Amino acid sequence: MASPLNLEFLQSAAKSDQLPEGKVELAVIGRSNVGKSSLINALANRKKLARTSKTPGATKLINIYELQPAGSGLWLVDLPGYGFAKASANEQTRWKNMIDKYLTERETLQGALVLIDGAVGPTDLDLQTVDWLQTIDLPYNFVATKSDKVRPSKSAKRRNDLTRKLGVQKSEVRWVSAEKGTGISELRGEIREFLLDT
Ligand SMILES: Nc1nc2c(ncn2[C@@H]2O[C@H](COP(=O)(O)OP(=O)(O)OP(=O)(O)O)[C@@H](O)[C@H]2O)c(=O)[nH]1
Ligand SMILES: [Mg+2]
Repeated sequence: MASPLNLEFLQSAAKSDQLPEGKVELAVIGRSNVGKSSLINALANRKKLARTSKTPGATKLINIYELQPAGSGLWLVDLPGYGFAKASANEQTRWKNMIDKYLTERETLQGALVLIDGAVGPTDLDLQTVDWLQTIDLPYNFVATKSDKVRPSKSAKRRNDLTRKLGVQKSEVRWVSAEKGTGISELRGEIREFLLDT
């Protein structure tokens, strides 16, 4: 069992050029409500480190969580979700620009975890985002969230569908449940290794 990631909130920013200097950044990206902030809490084994909500649009800024000790520069970066339909068109554009700029221009950004709702499968918007990610120079891995919502009898089919739609091998998707803790320990190990060894 990998121990919880010892993360502390460092800072929020509305623009990537307002961020302090980091060393190795791993971004958590995905549709609004997919479970990005819940995953960060599960990785840290803390209930309220990152703000979560049933209502999409909980995360509005770039939020940095630093692997301790303070000043390590090793960050997990929680981003607002894309495709938050209830936000005004203006707000959506502003968020999209903020996220796109961060993902394309941030030099210390070394990788991303792309979250897909495991119970829903990749949506058109997820697939568009993945297409776009392939055009920028950023390595990423897939994490399927909310595995507890998939009935065991449907699990094999769901996994096949999800990997086929994403066009990847089954081994390339980590299945997790922030709620039940499934798969969290393995992911902690991989993230720790990534941040410390990059
Ligand atoms: N059943 C189940 N629900 C989950 C899981 N992870 C997150 N949720 C729920 O999904 C909802 C959204 O979770 P968040 O972590 O706030 O999602 P987010 O991706 O950060 O959303 P934005 O900040 O709006 O982009 C909340 O109601 C969570 O409780 C999970 O593993 N299982
Ligand atoms: Mg969030």
